[in-house]
Amino acid sequence: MAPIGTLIGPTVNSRNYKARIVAHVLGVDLETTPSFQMGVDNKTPEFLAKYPAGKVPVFEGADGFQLTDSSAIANYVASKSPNSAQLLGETDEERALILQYTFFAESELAPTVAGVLQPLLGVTPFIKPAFQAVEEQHFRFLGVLNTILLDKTFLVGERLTIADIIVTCNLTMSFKLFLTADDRKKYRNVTRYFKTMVNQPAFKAVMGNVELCEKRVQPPAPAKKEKKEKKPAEQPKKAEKKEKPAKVEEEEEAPKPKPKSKLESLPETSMKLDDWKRFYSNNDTKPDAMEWLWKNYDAEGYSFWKVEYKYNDELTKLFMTNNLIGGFFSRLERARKYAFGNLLTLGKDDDNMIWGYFIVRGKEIPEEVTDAADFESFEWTAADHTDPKTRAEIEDCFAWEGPALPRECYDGKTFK
Ligand SMILES: N[C@@H](CCC(=O)N[C@@H](CS)C(=O)NCC(=O)O)C(=O)O
Repeated sequence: MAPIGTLIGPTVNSRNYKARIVAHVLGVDLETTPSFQMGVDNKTPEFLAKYPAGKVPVFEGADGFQLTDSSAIANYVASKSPNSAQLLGETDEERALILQYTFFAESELAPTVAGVLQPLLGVTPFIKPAFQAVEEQHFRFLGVLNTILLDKTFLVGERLTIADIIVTCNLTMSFKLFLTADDRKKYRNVTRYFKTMVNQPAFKAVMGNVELCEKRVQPPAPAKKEKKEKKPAEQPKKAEKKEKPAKVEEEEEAPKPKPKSKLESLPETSMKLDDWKRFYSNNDTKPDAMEWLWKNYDAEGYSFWKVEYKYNDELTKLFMTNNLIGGFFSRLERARKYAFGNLLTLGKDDDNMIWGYFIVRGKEIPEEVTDAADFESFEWTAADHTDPKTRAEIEDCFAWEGPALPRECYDGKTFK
C-alpha cells in the first residue's frame, strides 16, 4: 500500500508520536520527516502559506489534503485503516468517551504540562506564583485521572484505543522531566497506566524506552538584576497628578505608543543589519558570509560583544541549555531590529556552557538588550573584531564550528 501522506515535523516529539503509534497499531503506511529542523522548516513562507500557525506536526496527504493538530491527524490516520474502529471505537458511547478523553488531554493535560515545563526549561520566564498555580492545576488533573484509572487498564473499554495514545503522549514530557518518584507514588494509578502504555510494542517501536524523571528540572538561575536607581526625572510628579481628575489618570494609564528607540537617532550606517542577516541566512558562513561581513562592517555604526553565561556550572542537560538560549532570545524580541548574534551550547551533558558573539547597533549595549529579564545572567564584553584571535572566534561562532570555539559545539541559536 502506498503511503497515505507525510507527517511533517520533528520525529522526536510526543505530539508527532501520536499518529505514528496509530499507524503502527493499524498498519497504515505513513511517511515522516526525520531531518525536519524545528523553528526553521516550520517558519518558511511556503510552510506558513499552508499552515499559518507555523506549528507542528502537520499532515500532508498523498492527495494534497492538509491537516494540523496532532490528535486530529492521529484520528485521520486511523480512519484510513479498514480496522479503524479498533482504535476509534465500536459504539457511539466508546466514540464519545474517546472524544471526552481527547479533549481532556488537549485542554487540561497539555497546557499544564507545557505550563510547568516551559518556565523550568527557560522557554518562558520563571515567575514563582504563576508556576505554582499551573503546577497545582497539573496535579489536579493528574488526580482526576488517577481516580478514573483506579480500576482500569485502558481508558475506554478493555483494549487500547486512540484515547490511550493521545493521553499517554500528552503526559510523556511530564513523566520524563517533571514527575518525581514521590509524585509518581502519589498518582500511582496514572503511573501504572503510563508505564503499561509506553511498554506496549507500538509505543516502544515509535518512542523507544521512556526514562522516568529522576530529578526534576530546576528553574534557570534567576537574573541577578541590580535595582536601578530611579532618576529624578522619572519620578512621578505627585503634586500634578493629585490635581488631575480620575478620568484623565485612567486615560494616562492607557497604553502609550512605544517610545522611539534611541538607536534611531544614531548617524546613518553604511551596513544595513537586515542585509547582513539575509546574506548570512542564504550563504555558507565560511567563507562567503564572513567575507561579506568583514567587507561591509561599519565599525562606527556597530559594535561586537562576546556573550557568556554567568552560571555555566548550574547547567545540566545540553538540550535544556539550548532551550535556555531560546528563552533568552525570545525575551530579546525588542532588540531584533538592532542586533544579530549566535549563542552556542558547548560541551556535554552536565558539563556545558553558553558562549557566543553579538553585533549590536551603536557602541553600547542598547536598552533593547539590557531590558531583557535575564540580561544580567550573561556577561557582555566589548570585543575588538580587528584582533585576529577575536576575529577567528567570531567566524567560528557564527559558523557553529571550527578550532577557535572553546569547546565542542552541541547546538546553538541564531538571533536574527
Ligand atoms: N495543538 C497542536 C499544538 C502543536 C504545537 O504546539 N507544536 C509545537 C511543537 S510541540 C510547535 O510547533 N511550536 C512552534 C511554535 O509555537 O511556533 C498539536 O497538538 O499539534
